[in-house]
Parts: sequence; structure tokens; C-alpha cells
Amino acid sequence: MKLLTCIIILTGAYARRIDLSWDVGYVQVNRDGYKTRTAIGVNGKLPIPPVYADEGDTLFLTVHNSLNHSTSIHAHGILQTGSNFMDGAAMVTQCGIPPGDSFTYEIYLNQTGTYWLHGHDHDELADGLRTPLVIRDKQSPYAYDDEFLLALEDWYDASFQERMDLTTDPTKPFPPPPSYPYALINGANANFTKPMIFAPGSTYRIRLVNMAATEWFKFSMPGHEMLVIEADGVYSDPFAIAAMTIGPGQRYSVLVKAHNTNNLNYQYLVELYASFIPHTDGMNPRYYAGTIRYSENAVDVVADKQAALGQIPEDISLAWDWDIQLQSHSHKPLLPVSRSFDVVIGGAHFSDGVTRDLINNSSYVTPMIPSLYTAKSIGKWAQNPLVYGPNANAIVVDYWEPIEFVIYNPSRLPHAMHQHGYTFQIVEYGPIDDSVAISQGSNPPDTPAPIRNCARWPMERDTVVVLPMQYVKIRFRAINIGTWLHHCHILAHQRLGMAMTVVVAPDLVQKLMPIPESMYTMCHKQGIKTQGNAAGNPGLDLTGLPEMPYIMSF
Ligand SMILES: *[C@@H]1O[C@H](CO)[C@@H](O)[C@H](O)[C@H]1NC(C)=O
Ligand SMILES: *[C@@H]1O[C@H](CO)[C@@H](O)[C@H](O)[C@H]1NC(C)=O
Ligand SMILES: *[C@@H]1O[C@H](CO)[C@@H](O)[C@H](O)[C@H]1NC(C)=O
Ligand SMILES: *[C@@H]1O[C@H](CO)[C@@H](O)[C@H](O)[C@H]1NC(C)=O
Ligand SMILES: *[C@@H]1O[C@H](CO)[C@@H](O)[C@H](O)[C@H]1NC(C)=O
Ligand SMILES: [Cu+2]
Repeated sequence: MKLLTCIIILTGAYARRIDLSWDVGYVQVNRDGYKTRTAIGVNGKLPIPPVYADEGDTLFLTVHNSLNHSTSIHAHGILQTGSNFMDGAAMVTQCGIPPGDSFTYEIYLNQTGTYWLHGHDHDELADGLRTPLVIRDKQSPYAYDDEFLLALEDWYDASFQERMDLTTDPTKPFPPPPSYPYALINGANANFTKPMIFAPGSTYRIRLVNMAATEWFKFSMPGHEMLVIEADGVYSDPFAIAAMTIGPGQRYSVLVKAHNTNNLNYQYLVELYASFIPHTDGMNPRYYAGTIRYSENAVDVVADKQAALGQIPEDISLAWDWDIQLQSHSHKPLLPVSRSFDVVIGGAHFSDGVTRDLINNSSYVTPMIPSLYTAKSIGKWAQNPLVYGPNANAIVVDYWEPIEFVIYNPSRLPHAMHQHGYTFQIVEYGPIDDSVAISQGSNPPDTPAPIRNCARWPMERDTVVVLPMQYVKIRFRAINIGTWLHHCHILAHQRLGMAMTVVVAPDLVQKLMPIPESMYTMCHKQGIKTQGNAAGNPGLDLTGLPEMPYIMSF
């Protein structure tokens, strides 16, 4: 009895239980000040309040589904060590929560930094189901007096499904006409965000989260020096930057020291843009300015947008490659490599008239059985990537194996590739081989990008931008067992197939990973099997999987 009390007190002192209850349902909202539309909110509201936690806390997130299709929640950047089944990727690690049902995620927050929670079923994040998750340190390596959070979103007139219908209708022109979303900061029109109040001489941590469905952001604080100290929950050595770029899914923290005087107020600048949308004044890029207020009576300095954001080159391939210069604060050495996998990302026109996205010439299709349940139930066959389905784009790796991906992008768009369950080291950026470009129907560039190597202590993060006609080399050690999605965080690309499954140590999944019975129940309620290969059959018998159209041209 005494011992038990003692344990309870000890854990109580160091870790907290955070209980959240989310009723996910439709809401009518005017978020940008221009249009009221149907969106997906929580407890009848949008935005969803950001979640703040402390290192070591456990988040119990009960999700009730009031939508008319299944839903799930993914904690983006949370490693889920040993708890792959709580990762929230629908049809990879669970069946979606059926309409009318509830499920409680138990998420152990043994990390610190800036993360986000978002829907991972039916692209619900694009319609509002997203909010930051901030995990404060017990002891931060950097001192600051206070912090601000800027949650960046893109917001459209139409729902994601309506926009996708235009993209995938073979009778409509491809690509569809450009859409010009507005930017939201902390849930409202980014020009009307609450001022950041600065006290003279204080140091602030500003957390930036790009929660956009498809777009990119630039950020600058003219008149103040920004020191990057975090990328995707990983601390870096301080890195001075005047203007920065943030891809979909990425997060940064910057430290900013306030001036010692309070006679001037300043602005911070945010630009939302997409390289593939024509530049049109006032539409793309969208420009926003927020206030850094020192005093009500101070003179407002209007920032010179061109001088600030103009420092970022218009050429996207020069604008997005600064993160390889970061060094991890932990100073972990570069990992060795046991196996290196080429990952060629791209797009192609298919025989049914639809243009899809690819990894290695294969467009991802969700299996009929969640991949984790296949790994768990299919015995020794789990080592064969084919059992996850020919379009799960699976690779199977061993426990503790240090693996490398060389992600080639022979396309004209940048992609933001996100790995579930891991942070990876960024090792090298460089030009793709001409042969890779030609095999995907692209012309090799006249001036190939130079090779850029990482610093001595490579930075780690969970989402990396792969520039057009370039490759990115990443490495991680496969210490986290389960089935982990690797995909582009531009949601339209993910939906169109730019995804693959990294299966880590299925033998250990079978031995060690318990799957809560309530998760299987959610499948059975929807008529989804929980055993067998991607088609729910034994071994390699994949009969029953839908037939995929074939590639007509790249
Ligand atoms: C689901 O709800 C949305 C939003 O109210 C609506 O647009 C859609 O038609 C509904 N779908 C079905 C199948 O009822
Ligand atoms: C928490 O993370 C640290 C590494 O950051 C690890 O050493 C430790 O084992 C983890 N604790 C648990 C309970 O998983
Ligand atoms: C935001 O305000 C700036 C001026 O500070 C203006 O140039 C810009 O057009 C505004 N953006 C939008 C989308 O209204
Ligand atoms: C992609 O294809 C290349 C070349 O066939 C192969 O080496 C690589 O392992 C494949 N990658 C994946 C992720 O399957
Ligand atoms: C994709 O298909 C093209 C055309 O058949 C081929 O040249 C190329 O090697 C394939 N790429 C991969 C990664 O398999
Ligand atoms: Cu993409």
C-alpha cells in the first residue's frame, strides 16, 4: 500500500494526464471575412483551440464522430514509440472512427517542441480539422521570457472534395483552374491577427506551424533578428535568418530579442503562395502584415515588404534549401547506411483519364485492411512487401536498421515529404540524374542544382521539401516498430497517390504490439476485415483488390 502511494505521487509530480473531448462535426463558418461555408470543426466551433502540454504528459483525446463519413486524428510529429496503432493514419494503422462512434487516443508526449493534430481520413484537415500541439520543455536549452504561436492555414471558398472533383474528372481540363486561397493566422484573416505585445529587452520564442492543405508560406520580422532554434520539434543550434520559408506540415521556432526602447511598433510579414499557381497581383502571392506592439503610443513602422520578403529568391529551388544548413542541437553524428532506397516521386496520366501522383511509378491506394493489421496477422508473409498490396508502395525493414531514402523529384513542383513515426537526418540535396528525369517524361535542366551537404551535425526533422529536378537524401534508424506512412503533405498529392508505407520489423509487431480490441470493433462495424493481406486473404492471394488503371504517359 505504501509503495503504491509512493508511485502515484512520483508519477503525479512528473507527468500529467490531459483529457480532451472532441466532437468532430460540420460547422458553418466565415473564417476569412469573405464567405460563409461548411467546414469541419470541433464541439461546434472553428478554430480548434491549440493544445498545450508539458513534456512527459499523456494526451487522452476522445473523438466523437458527428460527420457522415469516418474520421481519425493524427498527431503530426509525435513519434508514437511502441504505439503505432495510435498514429491515426486511416487504413494504415486503424480503421477510421465510424460515424456516430467514439474512440479515445492515448498519446504519450515524450518529446518537446511544436507539433499539430489533424484529421487523417477523408482529407478532413483541409476543411478545418487541424490545430497546433505545443509541448513545453521541463528544461529548455534556450532561455526566453514568453512565447507566441502563429498557426498558418490556407482557406478556400470550396470544400476539398469539391476541388478534388475538378482535378479527377477526366472530362474536365487538367490542371483545373487555379484557386486563390486566403491565409488564416490563428484561425482568422491573417491581416486581423491579435498584435504580438513585446516588452523592451525581453526575448520571445515564436512558434510557426504550417497547417496548410496545399500552400507555402514566407515569414519575416523586419527590424528584428530571428534565430531559428527548432524545426519540426527538433532543436537546432541558433541559425540567423532574415526571412524564412515554411512548407506544408513543417514547423519552426525562432528566438527574437525585443528592442530596448518602446518608441516604435513594427510589423511581421506573412506571404501565402503556391509556385504552381500563376502570379496574380493580390491573389498569388497573398500578402499579410501583423503588428509587433511595444506601446500604444509608439510610432508604427510600416515594413518594406520588398526589402524583407524580396530576400527570398523567386526561384523556388533557391528559396527552400536553407534547412540543410541547420545543425541539430543534440550534435548526433551522421548515421551509417545499411540499405539505401530510391524513391522517385512524380505524376502520370492513367488509362482512365485521371492524372495521379506516384512513388516509383505506383500511385498509392489505401488497402482494404489497415497495413498494421496485415503485419500483425499474416505471420512470416509479413516480410513480403506485396502482402500490403501492390499500391501500398511498401518497403519492409529490420529493427534497428539504419536506412536511407534518396527522394528524386523529376517534376516541376516542390513536394513536402513527411515521415510518420520518425525524425530523419537531412543528409544531402542535389540534382537528379538526367536518366531519372527522362524516365518520368521531364527534360533534364540546363543548369543542374549544385550538391549541398549537411553540416557536421545533420539536422533532423519530420517533413522535408524536395525541390523540382532535385533529390534529397534522408536517413533514420528503424527503431520504432509498425507501419508508418511516408507521404507528400500537399494534401492533393497525397490523395492522388504520392505515399508509401514503411513497415518496420513486422516480426516484432507480431510478438510485442498489442492492438486494443476496440480498434478492431471499429473495423467490423464498417464491414472491414482485420486479418490477412491487403485484400483480407491469406498469403499472397490478392483477389478482391480493385483493379488499377495503368500509366498511359508521364
Ligand atoms: C455529408 O455532409 C456534407 C456536409 O453537410 C454534405 O455536403 C454531404 O452531401 C453529405 N454526404 C452524404 C453522403 O450525406
Ligand atoms: C523518452 O524519450 C527518451 C529519449 O528522448 C528515451 O530515452 C526514453 O526511453 C523515453 N521514455 C519512454 C518511457 O519511452
Ligand atoms: C493585408 O494588408 C496589407 C496591407 O497591410 C494589404 O497590402 C494586403 O492586400 C492585405 N491582404 C489581404 C488578403 O487582404
Ligand atoms: C523504387 O525503385 C527503385 C528502382 O527500381 C528501387 O531500387 C527502390 O527500392 C524502390 N523504392 C521503393 C520505395 O520501393
Ligand atoms: C518508371 O517507368 C519508366 C517507364 O517505363 C521507367 O523508365 C522507369 O525506370 C520507372 N521508374 C522506376 C523508379 O521504376
Ligand atoms: Cu507534393
